[in-house]
Amino acid sequence: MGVVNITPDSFYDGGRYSLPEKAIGHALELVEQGADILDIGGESTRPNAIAVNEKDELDRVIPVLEGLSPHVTVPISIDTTKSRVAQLALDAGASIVNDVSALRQDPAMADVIAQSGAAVVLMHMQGTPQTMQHSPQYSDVCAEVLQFFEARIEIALRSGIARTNIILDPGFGFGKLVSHNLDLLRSLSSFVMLDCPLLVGLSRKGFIGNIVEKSVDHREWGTAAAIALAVDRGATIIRVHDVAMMIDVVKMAAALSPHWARDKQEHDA
Ligand code: HH2
Repeated sequence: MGVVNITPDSFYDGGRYSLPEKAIGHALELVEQGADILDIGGESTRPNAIAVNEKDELDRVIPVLEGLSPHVTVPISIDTTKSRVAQLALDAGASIVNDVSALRQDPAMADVIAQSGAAVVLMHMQGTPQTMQHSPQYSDVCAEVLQFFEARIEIALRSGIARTNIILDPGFGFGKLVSHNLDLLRSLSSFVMLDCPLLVGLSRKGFIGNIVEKSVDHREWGTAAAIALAVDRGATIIRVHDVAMMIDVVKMAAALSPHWARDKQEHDA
């Protein structure tokens, strides 16, 4: 999953793709590089990000979706917590809603997704982007994320979203200390039993920077190591800024991962 942020303030690519033609060009490049999914976002969720109003978010993402969707066959995901942004994005060609609030922020979100038949990413976050890194606390982060997934899957199903349309994401960096992120990555395979595709967003995140002691522009090797281990432990959707760099990491790790065995048989056929 290649990331296209149409924001001035995203933690890595903020301001690079603010013009629709720049964002569309970047998205097409990511597809060329091998992205199987595009994730388009108009609001940063970095710690302490300033919330964006609906109109500004729509003005950022809709022209890009309208310009992009006729030219790509890969599914497009809209990274939003607002139901109206999701609805208009789905109308403009998106087919996945990446809701970092897991249907908790906007009470109309679940209905919009259920009615459209879109897929949904349910991501775990403790707090909100404005508060999440103040003092994250867990007694057992993996058990709590597992419980959260079970509860949110239940809500999604009750709202009429098909189980086959649910993707889960432990939310690396969202209300987590470095040790919480490491525990989640170490135990990622414990979420496989929920039988939904697992998405991970590790790309250049702060906890990687903390370990490799590098600024955001120099975290690609740390990201590669984290991605390889996530794939080995069952992640099947890998959200990245650098598709060209990470695609070989994913392919090699997937060829070795027990969770990707079906794909291996396909290679051999
Ligand atoms: N991370 C970011 C944004 N959206 N969505 C999911 N499902 N999982 C993630 O880990 C995730 C996400 C943060 O990365 P980025 O979009 O590059 O930064 P920003 O939020 O500052 O725009």
